[in-house]
Amino acid sequence: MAFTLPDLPYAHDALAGAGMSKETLEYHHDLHHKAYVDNGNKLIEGTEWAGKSLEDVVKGSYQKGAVAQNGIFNNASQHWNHMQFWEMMGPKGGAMPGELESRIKDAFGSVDEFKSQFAAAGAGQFGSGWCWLVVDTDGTLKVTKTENGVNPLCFDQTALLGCDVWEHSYYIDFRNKRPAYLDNFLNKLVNWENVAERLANA
Ligand code: MN3
Repeated sequence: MAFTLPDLPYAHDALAGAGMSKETLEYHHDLHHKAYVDNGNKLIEGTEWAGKSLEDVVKGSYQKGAVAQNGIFNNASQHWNHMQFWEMMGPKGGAMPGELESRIKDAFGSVDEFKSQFAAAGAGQFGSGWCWLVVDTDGTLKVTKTENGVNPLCFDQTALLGCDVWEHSYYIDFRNKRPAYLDNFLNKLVNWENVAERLANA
């Protein structure tokens, strides 16, 4: 089925008080995400992927170990990544639900240690990519980083939290300061209830 650009789950200016401006969301959602949807649809039309679900396209078109991925994978995975990313943020901020907090403490020792590993993964991703909190195939929580559009679906992991570290995600609000963007993301933008829901469904 053709990909469609979902509306943001909040107004474009809803995250402005939490460090992500209306202008960033206008560029990032309305232009960048839309381009992945439009380009993905163009590339997929008439191919074996045309009738497949987005998840099947991402997993099926991923080329394990390849230095560069193909256009169908790049656009489909970035479409999936951004849909998760919008949901993983919210205007409310708020506390981490108890079950999520205790799983994070079990895996990393403390919430602060998790945040520091997550921020280090995002800051250490050379060039464009994402950093993630995932449930790995053995059931453990792990922090990972991926290049370009590669995501946890490629490794049969469940994505609990992901942060876009492509420059288009932070350059308007944070210029070249990726670590400041990551710190703000973790402490002001994450919708922990959404992360907890993903964990409950994992
Ligand atoms: Mn992006």
